[in-house]
Amino acid sequence: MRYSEMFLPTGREIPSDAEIVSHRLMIRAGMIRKLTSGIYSYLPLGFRVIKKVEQIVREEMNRAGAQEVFLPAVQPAELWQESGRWQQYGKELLRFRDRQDRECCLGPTHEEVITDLVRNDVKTYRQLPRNLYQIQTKFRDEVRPRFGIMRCKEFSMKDAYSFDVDEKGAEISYEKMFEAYSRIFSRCGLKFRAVEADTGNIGGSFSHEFMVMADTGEDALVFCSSCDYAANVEKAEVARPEKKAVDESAFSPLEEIHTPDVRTIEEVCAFLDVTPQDVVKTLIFLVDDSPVAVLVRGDEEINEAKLRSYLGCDSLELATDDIIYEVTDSPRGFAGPINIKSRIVADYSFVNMTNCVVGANKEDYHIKNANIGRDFKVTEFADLRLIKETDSCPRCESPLRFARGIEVGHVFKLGTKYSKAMKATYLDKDGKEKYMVMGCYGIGIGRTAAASIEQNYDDNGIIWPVSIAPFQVMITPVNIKDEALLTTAEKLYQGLMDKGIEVILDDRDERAGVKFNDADLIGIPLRITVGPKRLAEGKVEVKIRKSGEVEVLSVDEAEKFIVDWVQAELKADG
Ligand code: 9G3
Repeated sequence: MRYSEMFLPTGREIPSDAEIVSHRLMIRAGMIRKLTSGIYSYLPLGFRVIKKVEQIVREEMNRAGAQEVFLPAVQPAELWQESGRWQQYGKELLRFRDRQDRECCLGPTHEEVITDLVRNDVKTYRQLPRNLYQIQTKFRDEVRPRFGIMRCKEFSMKDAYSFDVDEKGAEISYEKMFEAYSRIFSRCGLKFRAVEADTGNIGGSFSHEFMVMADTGEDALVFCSSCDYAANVEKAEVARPEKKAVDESAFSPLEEIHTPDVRTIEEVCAFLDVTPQDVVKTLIFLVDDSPVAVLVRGDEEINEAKLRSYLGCDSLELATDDIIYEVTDSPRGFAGPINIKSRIVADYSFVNMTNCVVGANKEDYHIKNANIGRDFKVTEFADLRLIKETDSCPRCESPLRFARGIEVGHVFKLGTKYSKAMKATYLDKDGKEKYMVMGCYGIGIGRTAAASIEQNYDDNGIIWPVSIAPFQVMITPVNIKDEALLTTAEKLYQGLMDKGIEVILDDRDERAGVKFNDADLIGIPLRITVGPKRLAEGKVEVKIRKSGEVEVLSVDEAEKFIVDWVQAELKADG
């Protein structure tokens, strides 16, 4: 490809809404352009990277025995009503009516569509297992799209769905996908970790997220310093404290204290001269429209993803003031477990608390020396709090490390959630009708490319791994008016292309500095400089983008060096 013919608008200006490196660099490198909020166009350079990622995904999905299909983006509401998800999702699901006034949506994912496809044409165990995948545009009307294509509304996803006769089969499918994902992200040159994740609304029993380690990552992750435990903080279990014997003689008498306008933990600690560990935080939530009081020690935070999965609810939100009044006869800030008119659920952090401070469920009052059993009952304890740096590994008690990551893939065990709801059954060996056991597996194609930038860049721009680079080599004659330079550049260009190397020749009539800056910005792994001084000795310079090292070689040596280097890099990633 010749640079002068490419639609490749590189630039220095950074859009004001570009908060992270990959967003800034994808715009400056002429890879993407914003059409409207959360919706982007891929320009030729960006699209070449997308195609590289897709190619790796296809090779590894096919190797794992999955078969590629292509499903519609427009989905009929009926399928989502069958699965019960039509009501479950809010504005994020883009709904519309077609000309027959039928309700539809733009697919944010395809569990319903693929289950409908399979239930119509898979009837017996002999046709299972099956793993079907597609690479297709998804639409999710994000309330606050940001970070460029990292969190956008319309994006390309590889989504796969496995169908098995039973849990054992589904486990094998899950492991095959887990292995395929590891190969995909390795081949894309990414440093990644699979972490245990929350299954969220999707249901099903288990899931792993594939996280690319990057400080700008949206997800907080926790890792054990010695065993291989790794989890998204949202899901991370907290080691359960052992219950100490209760010494009731140590219970001090209840004391109601006037605490005018003292509401937050900090204010209570200051006013009563106690520490947050002595105070019980009573948070009132509205859980599927009924109030639940959640108790946690004053120095801890509630993890709403854990609370949601413990309660198994559809909707969970902090109660508004009127609900708080209904349940505690007082405004926000004085809620406590004594005589509260709601279900109580307590985090394990609370289990050994004695003589603690609680809200009095009376405006401007708190109570000291409250004790479980004597003053109020708690029948439900669960792991509901956010894990902290000071916590130890829930598997082996070793210290934990925290990091941030970008979710590029997510694999789920779905069980029979969709096959039951949509009657996707098969006849087993004994002719008995059984529900298929499913799994689903997603990879964000654009997000994988963006995550690669977050892990591979410097002050001059992107540093693409060879495996997903838009071109492998850039040839830069420093002055195209110099016949000798241009002839040598053209010779190298043809020679490398004949060897299957993906080359871009910078034939623009620009100053060398502009060309060098663009080559670094768009992140081409190798740059060959054809300049007068070196050429006078019959040499050219080959610069390796990621290390900065420069080799001075003859034209023939350069060709061989480049072919060997590219092959070696591709092998190293695989
Ligand atoms: C929706 C909307 C947004 C959604 C979903 C449904 C996320 C939804 C979870 C998944 C699970 C897996 C197959 C590929 C891998 C991920 N956001 N999820 O189900 F209606 Cl608006 O998509 N699906």
